[in-house]
Amino acid sequence: MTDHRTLDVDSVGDYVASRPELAALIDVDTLQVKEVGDGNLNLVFRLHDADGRRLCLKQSLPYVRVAGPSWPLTPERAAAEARGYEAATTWTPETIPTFHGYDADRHVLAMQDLDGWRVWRDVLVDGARHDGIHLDLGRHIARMAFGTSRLGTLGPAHRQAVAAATNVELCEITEDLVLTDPFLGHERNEHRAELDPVIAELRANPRVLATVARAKEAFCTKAEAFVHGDLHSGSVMVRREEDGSSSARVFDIEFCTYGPVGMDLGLLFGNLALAHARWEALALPADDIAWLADLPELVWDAFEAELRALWPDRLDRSLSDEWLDDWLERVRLDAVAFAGCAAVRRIVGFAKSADLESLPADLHLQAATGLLRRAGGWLEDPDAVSVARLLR
Ligand code: SR1
Ligand code: MG
Repeated sequence: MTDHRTLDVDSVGDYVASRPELAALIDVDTLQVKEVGDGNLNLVFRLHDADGRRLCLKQSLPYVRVAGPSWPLTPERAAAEARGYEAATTWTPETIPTFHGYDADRHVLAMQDLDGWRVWRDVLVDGARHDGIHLDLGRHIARMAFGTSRLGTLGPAHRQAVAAATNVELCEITEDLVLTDPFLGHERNEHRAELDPVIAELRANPRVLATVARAKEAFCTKAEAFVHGDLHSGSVMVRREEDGSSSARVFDIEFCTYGPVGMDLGLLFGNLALAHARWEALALPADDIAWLADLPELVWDAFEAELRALWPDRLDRSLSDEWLDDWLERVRLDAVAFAGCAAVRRIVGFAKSADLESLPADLHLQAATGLLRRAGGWLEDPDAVSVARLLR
């Protein structure tokens, strides 16, 4: 039977003690607990003991955290994130936090606490760069794309995985908040009135709307691979290594679903565009802005290189080299479309991001207007947009 009691800092210790596989990872008697959930949906607890051992617990709530009980969600949705972590553990364990299992009764996921790492969105808001970060990101997306598509999983197993990965509630949120409301209008949207004219232009442009509709169609019908589904800079932890390189860990996989491979790339690019608009508005050093503008291409190149390295091991031998080239072109098109949707939704729709929201009003307006126009260009003619030129 499921148990809807939510955890708090005082009850986490008893909870861990009741789960022997977790109690083996950390000393319950010297436990320190902090609730750090700053996302839109869940509770997140960071735990450490006197010996410095650490653990992270995430519990889904029966409603959208940022909206409150008036927007109910079933806490059972957390099972989707468990499936996401299981798939990622199989295909790309080095680019995610170690997954320690899911408690379906209490809707609690347990994973490695990434001490010393920071949420990438926060780092980007601070104006800091992480050279080399594209390598882990491209690798992560490529390995998931290869492993969970027909390249790495053959027919019946792929069909069963698609069927098992249904994530009804969170996919509906993506359909609405990312792919519908910002472009059709909805009372949930929130934006400064000064942006009305540029938003109206987007909504009146049939080519923009057709691209958005194609992205939505792809999201709803193209079960290519098990995608993260919400791969923005707030779903990535980053760390600078001693040798000057950077590492990334992808987390918060709750919106995962079988979908178009270009979706994760595009969501990431659209969110990098938000950071880029912030850095430009703040007139950060030109070198740093140029690094950020190069990132979509660097991520794409790392993605493509990893995919081509895995390609000789594909299971479906009917997929030819020509097919790969053609498919990568379709992935690019999807990525450009999702990039546009991701950028527009964070300016126009429900659930904002700190990149632009924390700017002073005049800079917000300047950055938001510029990015809405830029994203509008991507959506108007995605065929003409190379990933390399997204932010240049
Ligand atoms: C109601 S939740 C809104 C957003 O939070 C998540 O981060 C996803 O981006 C979702 O669209
Ligand atoms: Mg999230």
